[in-house]
Amino acid sequence: MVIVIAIGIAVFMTYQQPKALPGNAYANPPMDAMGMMHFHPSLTLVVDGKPAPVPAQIGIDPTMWQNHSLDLYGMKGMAPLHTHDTSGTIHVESYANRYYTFGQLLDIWGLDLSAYKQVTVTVNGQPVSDYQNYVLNDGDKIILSFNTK
Ligand SMILES: [Cu+2]
Repeated sequence: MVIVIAIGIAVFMTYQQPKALPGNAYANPPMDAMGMMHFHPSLTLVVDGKPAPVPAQIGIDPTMWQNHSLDLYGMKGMAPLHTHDTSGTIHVESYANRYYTFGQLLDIWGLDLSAYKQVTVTVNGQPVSDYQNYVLNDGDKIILSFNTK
């Protein structure tokens, strides 16, 4: 009887393990063929009132990979938040289902917005004041504007 219960608990725990805790993981996130959580918000940059390209290779090129605290969740050679080109497509590509925030992207990038003025962020047209903690979602259209002077 004890053994049956022990096995039952073990099976239950194994079954539960891949499920994320409520509040810090996505419900049914897009997955890719490699079994990674993989989806794409987009970022538009507006600097001094003019559209500016989002750098390529954020989270890949060492000069645009300033924070390594999340590296264990990404593929080798890539942070779990990265860009490949200047289109503004953000790749969220992670072995673990866990929330990723806009602030984490900024940390990886090394973009310190405290250096700029009139920083505003909208997501899908809605202003977001606590943008550092904004949780990224597939298809989000994020606009980051700031002034350099
Ligand atoms: Cu991708």
